[in-house]
Parts: sequence; structure tokens; C-alpha cells
Amino acid sequence: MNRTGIVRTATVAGVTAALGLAAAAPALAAPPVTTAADLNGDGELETVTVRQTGDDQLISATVDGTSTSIRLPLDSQFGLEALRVADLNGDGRAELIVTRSVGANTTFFSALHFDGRTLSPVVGPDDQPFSFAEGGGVAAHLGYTCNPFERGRAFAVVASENDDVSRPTGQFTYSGTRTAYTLRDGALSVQESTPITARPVNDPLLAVDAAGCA
Ligand SMILES: [Ca+2]
Ligand SMILES: [Ca+2]
Repeated sequence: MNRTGIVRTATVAGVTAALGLAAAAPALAAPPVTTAADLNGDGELETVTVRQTGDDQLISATVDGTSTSIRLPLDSQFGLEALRVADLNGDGRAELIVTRSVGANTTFFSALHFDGRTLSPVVGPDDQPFSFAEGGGVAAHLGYTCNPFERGRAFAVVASENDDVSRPTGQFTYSGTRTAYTLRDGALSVQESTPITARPVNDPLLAVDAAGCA
């Protein structure tokens, strides 16, 4: 008889039971989610924390000993989502991508910029906090990436709709816009806006990859 094997099995079962109990315990409050990002571009990572405060998410960081925080609405149905760290202009200072709402197929984001003292929303050409999306399911093709531009990067956002969802999946085409932005001092300017007309999903104009901004 292999006694060692029995003991091991019993131990694994005990651990599983313990984990089961832990999982069944009621969740009191979502724990804060931390992310490391070099906000000021000095080569040292800062810790950025996002925590739920009622219907909001409070994003806070300490840079060079000074704390900064900003409060944004939270999709309370979905809960806290980790921040994405990006460098939208390739200047070595991180921007933060914050999940604002989560739909069945589409996630909406805004971006934060650290100006040397505080975190503030990245604004679009209209001077309003910029919003962008990823996903779209069958009806749309949405996303973003970053591409090399001059000595840094451009931030490219694709927003397109399926031309005819009644077609077979392999024949879907999308129309919309691919807009490349440059980010300076927390504000986006349009570098290039390219219409997308009835292109298949594998067309380069539709290419998006969030990792391109990491
Ligand atoms: Ca730093
Ligand atoms: Ca940057």
C-alpha cells in the first residue's frame, strides 16, 4: 500500500476544502488594485492604486514623495478593473488607461496623464476628456494601438461599424475612421484621420493592438 500517496491525496483534498470555504465567504469590499508605472519618466516605477469609493474609482499615486489622486466614475456592476499602463506618445512617461464601463462586447476607457504634479484626464481635440473603446462584438470593430511617429509614437483609435451583419461572418466588412493622435501636455491633436470604407477585419486600417501602447 502506498501510504505516501494517500497522505498526499488527503492533503490536497484538505487544501481544496479550505479554498472552497474561502471562496464561499462573502466579499466585503473589492480590494484595491495596484499597478506599477513610471509616471514621471525617471526610470523608477511608481505604485498606482485604484480603489472603489461608492460609485467612483479613486486612482492615486505618489511621485517623488508627493501624492496625487483623481476620482472617476466606476462601472459598479462590473467592479474594479486594473489600470492599463501605456505610453501614448513614447516620451517615457506613462499614461494610465482607465476602464470606465464594460458592456457585453465593448469596453470604454479614458486616459490619465501625469503633468509633473497631478493626474488629470487626457483631453481630446475638443478639450473634453477623451473616451475610446475596445471590442464591438459583431456590430462594430473598435480598438486602439500606438505606432511609431517622428521620435515618439502616435496613438491610433479605430471606430468602425459592420456594414451588414446579415452577411456570413467571413464576409463582414467595416466602415468608419482610423484616427491617429499625437499627445502633448495631456491633450490629443489629430495627426491623421483616415476613412475606412468596407474593409475586411484583417485590413491594416482596422488593425488594433493595445499592447502597441504598452
Ligand atoms: Ca518614476
Ligand atoms: Ca507618455
